[in-house]
Amino acid sequence: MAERTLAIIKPDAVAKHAIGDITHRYEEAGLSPKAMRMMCLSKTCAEGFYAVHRERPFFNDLTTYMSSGPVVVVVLEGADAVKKNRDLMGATDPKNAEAGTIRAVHGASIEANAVHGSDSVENAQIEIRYFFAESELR
Ligand code: IDP
Ligand code: MG
Repeated sequence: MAERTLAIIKPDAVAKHAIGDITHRYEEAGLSPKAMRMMCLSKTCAEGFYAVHRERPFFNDLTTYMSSGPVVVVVLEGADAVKKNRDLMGATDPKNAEAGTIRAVHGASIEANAVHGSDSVENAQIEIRYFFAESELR
């Protein structure tokens, strides 16, 4: 099976009507959407998803922000999917993101930075399982 990663189009990007541009970038890069869901995360759901960051000073703000409006959760598949998506995203802080990357173009701040992407194959598997049942993926 080709490599998979989990992407989330965050509330700021959904609100500014960037869903189409961002999903187009995934497809243009050869990353195939395998499952996609638009949904509002509860605060508890966002806290579970970002549990690795629970000791960080921005955890409460981050999870409040992630539950502030609808997001689009996407499973992407393709060769080198994790790294390819991280390259498309750009650096965490849009100010430091390479020109033309999703975060450089659409990110508003280090917190409201348009997209999430898994940072390793292992974490991708955990994150995909957090949102999608095995039966939703083929
Ligand atoms: P990543 O999304 O580039 O992998 P992480 O360090 O995993 O970055 O942080 C997760 C998310 O937490 C970021 O995408 C961003 O929304 C938020 N975040 C990271 N660092 C800060 C910060 O210093 N202040 C506020 N929010 C932050
Ligand atoms: Mg991360």
